[in-house]
Amino acid sequence: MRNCLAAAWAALMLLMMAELAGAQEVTLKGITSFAEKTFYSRAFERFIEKVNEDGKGLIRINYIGGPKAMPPFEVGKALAGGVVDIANVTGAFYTNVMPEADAWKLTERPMAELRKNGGFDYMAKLYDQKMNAVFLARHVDDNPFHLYLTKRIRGPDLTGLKLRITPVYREFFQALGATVVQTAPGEVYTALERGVVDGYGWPITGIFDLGWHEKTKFRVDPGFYSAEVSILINKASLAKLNEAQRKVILDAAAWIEAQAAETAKENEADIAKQKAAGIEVIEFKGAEGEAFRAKAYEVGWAAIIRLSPEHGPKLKEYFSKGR
Ligand code: 173
Repeated sequence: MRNCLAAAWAALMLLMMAELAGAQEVTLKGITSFAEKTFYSRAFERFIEKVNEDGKGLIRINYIGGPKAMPPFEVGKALAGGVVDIANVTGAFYTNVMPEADAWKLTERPMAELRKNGGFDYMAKLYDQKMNAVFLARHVDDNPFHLYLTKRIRGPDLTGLKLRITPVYREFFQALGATVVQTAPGEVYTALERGVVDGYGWPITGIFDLGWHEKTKFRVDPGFYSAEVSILINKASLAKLNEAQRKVILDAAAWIEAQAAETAKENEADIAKQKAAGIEVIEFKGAEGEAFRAKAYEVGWAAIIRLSPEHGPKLKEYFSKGR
């Protein structure tokens, strides 16, 4: 009888412990603003795998997916409002919530330096105040943007061309005379196919992911800026985690940001792949190329400062090499 009672007690205790452990596992909703399994989602997917592996029984990320689940330009708002907990997104996609986020593209210093020189902390405050979010990790850097075309140009004059943009390229392409139309990445292929646009802005990597190489005839060199894709977490979603759960997230974030340099190594592979696909390079050489890049930064910063007269000039001090 006594043994029986002891066994019953033990069973009850086990049940209660399991309940407690169960109650402790937190599930976060994760979303990416790029198509699943494509270049700019891949690091986020590795991050999720690591969190779910290291966080077994403590925390897990439920990966809702990409643009099929939510339009890319709405991801920032959804994160700020707590509709999703964790997001993989680039600043240009949520300028509607935080115009300063587009300034990440203008960084000319590595994240490791910005995390020390005050630039990261300055941005972190803006994420706190404007986005209701914590910036966890930038996993894309050293990844220049380019102009891709279906028509040849003879010099850095885009007059008469209609180009697909996001806020990243708006000021620059317009300054060179282009007409612009903003679309999500998911609409680029159709826009090219129907001749609605004569080209598009995109970084050096990833044009094969959605088949754009089939419609692309030229890439313009040099590239400009430094593409940024990062993992953000809603402030309240992070605050409700206990220490162990928070550690899983922060460790995985540091781990993925440290791999940004590895990711940038893929630039060369895509350059070779573009060449093999018959994409011709239109290169502005020497002073012309320099002027092209200088114009990109000049109008890029002017736009950030116009949109955010309070924070723009500070960000320029932290981020740029002082052109
Ligand atoms: O062109 C885009 O959609 C864009 O702004 C972007 C930004 C970072 C990485 C890839 C694309």
